[in-house]
Amino acid sequence: MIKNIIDTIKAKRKILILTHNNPDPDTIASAFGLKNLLCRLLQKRCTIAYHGIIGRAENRELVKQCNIELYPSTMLDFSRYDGLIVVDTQPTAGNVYIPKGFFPDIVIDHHNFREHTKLAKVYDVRQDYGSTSSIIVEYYKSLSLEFDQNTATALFYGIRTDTVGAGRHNNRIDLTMMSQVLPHISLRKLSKIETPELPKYYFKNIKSALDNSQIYESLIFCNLNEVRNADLIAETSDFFLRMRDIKWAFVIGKVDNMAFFSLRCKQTKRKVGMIALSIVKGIGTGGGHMKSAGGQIPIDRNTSYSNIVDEIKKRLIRKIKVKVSEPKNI
Ligand SMILES: [Mn+2]
Repeated sequence: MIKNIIDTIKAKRKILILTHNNPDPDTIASAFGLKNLLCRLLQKRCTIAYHGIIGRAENRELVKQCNIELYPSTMLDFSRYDGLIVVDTQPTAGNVYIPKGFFPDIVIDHHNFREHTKLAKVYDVRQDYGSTSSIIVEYYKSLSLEFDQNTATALFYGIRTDTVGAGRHNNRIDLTMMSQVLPHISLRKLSKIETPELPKYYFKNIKSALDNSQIYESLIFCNLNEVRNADLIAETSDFFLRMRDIKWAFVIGKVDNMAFFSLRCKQTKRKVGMIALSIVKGIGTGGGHMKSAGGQIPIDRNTSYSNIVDEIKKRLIRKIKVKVSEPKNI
């Protein structure tokens, strides 16, 4: 697959690599790893761009420690690039900003395959992989390219956060890819990325999350209302999933005119990505993996945020079959 990517990129002059919106470590590391690969192999000029906010303190630290240059995509003129690559998402997934009239030449992802993606010149979508970073590591291996320290550290962290963390699944391929980059990483940088200082609003958010959550049997449902950035929503659901006797964590919040939610499950039996897809049917977009998923629902003139929360709660409770009773507080 990397051969096809290289053939497609060879003729291009300036390349833009897009992460998904509110980028997580996997999408950041994939973009960074791919950029360095194309720079070294083909001496290409690559720019990495994202939409939204890099919210999590860990993710900001990743960018800082590994020296990753990335720009808000709204600042860029897409027509100045003749090659467009999307990593860790797909054009119709609803979580990537691509201006009208543009379509990626190359799509590399590990989420549910979307038919529309076939319009790309090259697509490499591997649903059996726990992270896109694992795919990028495999490219390096198949080209016998060495890893520099920053690339290795970023890819290692990208794979780890998408696979090993609470509520995620991991598989053999991802572990193999982690072991490939491990000898080249900086432990000092990695530990700085894993335990950065946390801003005050992080703790304020925990306080409001505790006050605004309801427990329905094995489900914890939390409405954060207005949040500072979408990452806080995923962070909060990871946090709640650790509660004893809880199997499901659902957190919803609002950033500007968009409701974002995050769903986590302790078991792999239920395909959480499919559940996320089905509860947003007709009102938004969603998707994910075995144990973790998310989605977004636009808030427009016809729907208020609280209506969205009510509707999605109703659908979720029906879908995962918890009893509708008086909820308990923490
Ligand atoms: Mn990913």
